[in-house]
Amino acid sequence: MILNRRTILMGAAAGALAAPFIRPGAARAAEFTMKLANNQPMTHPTNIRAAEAVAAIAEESGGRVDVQVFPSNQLGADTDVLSQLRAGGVEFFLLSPIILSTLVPNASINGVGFAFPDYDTVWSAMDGDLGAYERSEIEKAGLVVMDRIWDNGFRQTTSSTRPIVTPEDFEGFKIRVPVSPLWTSMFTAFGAAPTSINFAEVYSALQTGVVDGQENPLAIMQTAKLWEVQEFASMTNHMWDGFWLLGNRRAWQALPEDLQEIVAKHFNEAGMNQRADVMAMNQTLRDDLEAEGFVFNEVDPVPFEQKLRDVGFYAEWKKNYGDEAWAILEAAVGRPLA
Ligand code: X2X
Repeated sequence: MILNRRTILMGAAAGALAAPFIRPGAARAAEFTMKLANNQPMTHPTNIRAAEAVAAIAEESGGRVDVQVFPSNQLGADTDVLSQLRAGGVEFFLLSPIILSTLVPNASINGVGFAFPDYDTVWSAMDGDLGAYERSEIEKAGLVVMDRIWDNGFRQTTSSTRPIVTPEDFEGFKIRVPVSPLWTSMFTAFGAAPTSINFAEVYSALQTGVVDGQENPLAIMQTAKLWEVQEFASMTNHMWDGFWLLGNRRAWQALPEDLQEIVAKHFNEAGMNQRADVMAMNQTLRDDLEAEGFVFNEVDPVPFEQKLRDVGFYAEWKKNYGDEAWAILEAAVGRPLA
């Protein structure tokens, strides 16, 4: 129960002011109370699986660990929460590696345009060497990260003005991108006009016409109700993105080892279940979103990738990431990119 002036006054009016404080038989206060923040709506599989994980953690720890989940940017926009995570005001945070690159530059490498052809390649890379590489970079920056990355998905492009069919359709297109140099660079390479906006402000930016479009996986479009403010959905599949479950190192080290194991186990299990949920949703989401009014079109990715290559996008990012990281990416996707 949340106590504020209003609930106290209500309680007093009902003659039950003391009631919330006397709870015979209630579990004793947890030894470790922690917060898990994310940017996704309550209904997204991320929050359904996160809720299951924290319940399992409370139970298996015998009530010693109480993690509260804060969905929908309740604790702030992503770039603010990243600062809070570093400072210890938030203990856990599910964040896109591509946004995390504002702190850990090479964490965004999974987001290189058109690198992944399908989910099989994604999971073998992210549960294999590419994921291990990103995690080691994250740990070097002083954060804790769970082994299993959660799914955001393959990103598609929506618009209120025109469908994106060829790379030329991106020219001059006012598109919202998350806060990250990789996103800005990629849409600039297409000749679009990208604006960095945290997810917390995306719906209103689309509604008020600050931008004409955005790009996100279908599961986000559905749970954030983007059909209300967008018209066309183009299956550009231009990058794959996930969410690392990050932790504040001091808060993590304060947990005894047996509790660390319980927390990590349930967070990683929840990540695996969330992946399965999002993939299952993808089977039906296109029909659902069409029913809501989105007009879909397919896209041939080949000319899009070619355009990026022609303007030097891959060469530039190979230089930014360095040869070692780039070789891990190319091995993971099984082909040269630059
Ligand atoms: O901000 C976005 O677009 C989102 C929800 O996909 C991410 O977290 C990267």
